[in-house]
Amino acid sequence: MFARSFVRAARPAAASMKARAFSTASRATASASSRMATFATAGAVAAGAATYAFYSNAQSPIFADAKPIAGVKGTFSERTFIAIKPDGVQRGLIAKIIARFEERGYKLVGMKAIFPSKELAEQHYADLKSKPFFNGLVDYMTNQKAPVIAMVWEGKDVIRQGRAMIGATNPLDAAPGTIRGQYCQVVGRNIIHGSDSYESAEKEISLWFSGASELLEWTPANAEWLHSDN
Ligand code: DAT
Ligand code: MG
Repeated sequence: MFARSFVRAARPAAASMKARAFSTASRATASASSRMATFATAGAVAAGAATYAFYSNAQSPIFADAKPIAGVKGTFSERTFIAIKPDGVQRGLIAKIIARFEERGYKLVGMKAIFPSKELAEQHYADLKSKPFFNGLVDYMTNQKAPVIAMVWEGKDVIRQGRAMIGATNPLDAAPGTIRGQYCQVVGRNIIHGSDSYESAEKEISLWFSGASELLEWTPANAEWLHSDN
């Protein structure tokens, strides 16, 4: 589906209103120390060196060009940030995880393999900073034993449905049919991340993706069959 290209990215991964709350210095550090292998369309790759114009309106959703970066909540354009963590990659589960979202009819609009910097991982998990497992969590995400597969999926209710498909944080509490319930046993190695709210999706997509250049507008040929109702 995606033209395959590798890009050394030395640019900020975040440029949104909320991301601007993070210091420019730490974003620059995060980018410089992140090694990214980007899978994107040729167009996105070509635009990779471009600057990214983000702005927000009075209601303050984060915009990537004309569209909110997390789409419009409750519509087919809603977006969530999904990441296959290094253990999911090491265990060869990338295709199986992607297949679940694809087969559900969700649309892949952004995807890259990335060794996240410490700063990026810390920003991503900022709400867990006080937890005793925080340093271990950041190390596991950043020790470069395997990349993270960062993705943005789009579709109706995809944020809530994504969480349901992933299952409970502790795999032992996750229903057997969920991703965590099928593939893992330990909370610290639960293979996948998914945004837990629209606000989280905005923050996380902004953090991991450079907006319009890496998030792609396209129409699946089966869209009518997926979206029509009676
Ligand atoms: P989730 O990933 O389901 O949104 P979270 O945001 O509470 O869960 O935690 C983020 C990640 O931190 C989680 O996927 C795995 C890790 N984690 C959470 N609780 C943990 C614990 N008690 N011990 C070790 N790692 C934990
Ligand atoms: Mg969480």
